[in-house]
Parts: sequence; C-alpha cells; structure tokens
Amino acid sequence: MDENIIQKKTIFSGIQPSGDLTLGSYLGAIKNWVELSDMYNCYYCIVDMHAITVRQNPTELRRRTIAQLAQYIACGLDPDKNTIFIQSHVSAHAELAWILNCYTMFGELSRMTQFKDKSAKNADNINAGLFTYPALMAADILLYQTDLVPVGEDQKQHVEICRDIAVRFNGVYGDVFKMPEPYIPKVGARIMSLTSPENKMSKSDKDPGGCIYIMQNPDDIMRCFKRAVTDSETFVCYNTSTKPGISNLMQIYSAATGESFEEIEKEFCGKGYGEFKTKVGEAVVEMLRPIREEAERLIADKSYLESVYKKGAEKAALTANKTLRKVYKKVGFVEK
Ligand code: AQP
Repeated sequence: MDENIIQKKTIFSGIQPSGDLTLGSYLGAIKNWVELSDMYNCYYCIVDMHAITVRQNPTELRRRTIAQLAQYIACGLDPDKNTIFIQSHVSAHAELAWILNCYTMFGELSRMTQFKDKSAKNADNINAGLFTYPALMAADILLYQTDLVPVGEDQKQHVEICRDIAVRFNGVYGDVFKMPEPYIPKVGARIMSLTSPENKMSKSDKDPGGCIYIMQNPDDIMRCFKRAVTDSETFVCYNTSTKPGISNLMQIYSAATGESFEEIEKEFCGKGYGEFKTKVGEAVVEMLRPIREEAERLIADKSYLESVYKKGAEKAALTANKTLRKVYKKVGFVEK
C-alpha cells in the first residue's frame, strides 16, 4: 500500500441526495473538500440512506444520486485521489449504525436541532430514522477512523454527538474508535436563503427563489440574485444581525471572488444594492458555469460513473469492514 496514504490524516464527509445540490452545498462543503484532498486521505460519500429519513421519490432519488456523483467530480474531486462512494453500497454503515444506536441515549437525540427542525417540517412523517440519524452519521464517520469531518456550522452538533458516542463506546471497550474533530470552513460555513436570509439555503427548500442550484442555468441564477432580499438601507456592509441579506450576499461574493469583506465594502461604496446584486449573480454564474458543463458531460457517461462508484465502494468497504469486525468482536458477537 502507498506509504503516503498511511501517513495522511483521514477525512470523511457526505451530502444527502435529498434535493439537487445548491450553492450552499458547494461553498459550505464540496469546495473545501477539493482543497483538502491533496493533504488528506479523503472519503466522500453520497449519503442516500440519510436521505430516506424524509420521504423520497425513488426515481428522483436514483437520478439525483448519480447526478450528485457527477457534480462531485465536476467540482474537482478526483476519484483516483479520493474514495468517492454511495453509502448504501457499503453495508457496514447500516450494521455499525445499529450497534451505535444501542450506545446512543434517547435524551441526547431529542436535543438535536436538525431533528426538531425536520420534524416540524415533516409533521406527518416523524419516523425513527429521522430521530436516530445521528447514530448513522456517527457510524459513517467512525468506520473510517476519521480525524476530521468538514461540515457547515449546522452539522457541528452531529459531530459532537458522534464524539460523545465514541467516548462512551471506547470507555467500555478500549480505544476502538479514533476521536473525530469537526472542521468548519472560514468562508461559506453557512450560506443562507436568498429570499429568507434568516434560514439556511437548503436542497429541500420549497421556495425556488431562495436557492441557487449548481446545475441551474445562468438566466435563472441572475433572476434569483436580482430578487434577493436586502434591507431598507443603501450601503454594502457586513453585519449578520442587522443586514442578514446583504451579509449573505457578501459571503457568497467573497467565496466566489476571494475578496475579503473589507475589499467588498470598498468596491461597492456609494453604489446601489441593484449593482451589487448583479455583480454577485455574475460572479456565481461564472464560478458555476464550468462545473455545470462538466457535470452535464459526465451525466451522459453512465458507464464511467458506474465504474467510479463501484471502485469507490470496494475501497471504502475494505476500511469499513475492518472497523466493523473489531466492533463485532468487542461487543461479543460470534465470529462468522
Ligand atoms: N447553506 C449551506 N451553507 C453551508 N453549508 C451547507 N451545507 C448544506 N447546506 C449548506 C453543508 O453541506 C453538507 C451536507 O449537508 P447534507 O446535505 O448532508 O445535509 P443538510 O445540512 O441537511 O443539507 P440541506 O441542503 O439543508 O439538505 P436538506 O434540505 O435535505 O436538509 C454539510 O456539511 C452541511 O453543513
């Protein structure tokens, strides 16, 4: 085996194919994954098992899963450098999740913000999977003896519960799991909806104007930015409590151009919001254009994508099954 891989620290992260990937998924997750992939041994997953905690249309789920893989690659994730795979293809995730469920407390799951938010949004389907989502996420992370988990601000609580579960398990059986740390990007950690900037931009958002999608056409992107909610003032300045809309647009512009907030404030000093919103829209269109074009090309190449996810699952299973075997032994299961 390659010595570099052994020495590098391990990263695990995933995105649910619960909707088409958004600008939030790109800036809050995938863009950072690409930057990390040279320095770390990276596992990047499409977490389809998490996605079914909310009811999905099966045909759409399959389409989005494959499209998501194409978008990962088009965003710059090299399948030869990273292990890219579909969660349901590595059965160790479901198996370890069951065990970890038995080491996760009802009380701690009840405190999860995502559970509270999603139960409110899906009041007719508050299922056990939605409740125990963090145990599956802990399995995802712990199977690979992960050092770092790149996540947006909103997912930090899930990495914390994963650590609590690992501490509890290790406390009983010795050092089985490595203790993972969350890795929150400085820019793009929380991209908000363009129409309700107090809410996160989410794939499953019902308001199409609030979300920018990676695969969206430039005209629609520009239209969304032109309609983005701002405030009654007239100056571009970063303040998330009094100017959430403008601050969100500044975050996006900063992530797209590399400019600091100070530079942006200077660039748009004395200019109206209309001009600023147009500039942000144009920067996003140009950032996403090559990604969309490459993803479209890849989506048409089904056999290539199939070879990527099959190879990815095989590679992931090697590491995952090693951890799972150790866990089975520790908890007292008879060897097969
Ligand atoms: N708006 C966002 N800003 C910054 N980061 C974001 N992430 C998602 N949206 C934003 C980050 O992307 C990773 C994958 O998230 P996920 O799809 O597994 O779950 P999620 O956070 O629940 O994403 P969505 O888009 O909100 O999905 P739905 O609508 O299905 O719930 C995470 O690291 C997340 O922080």
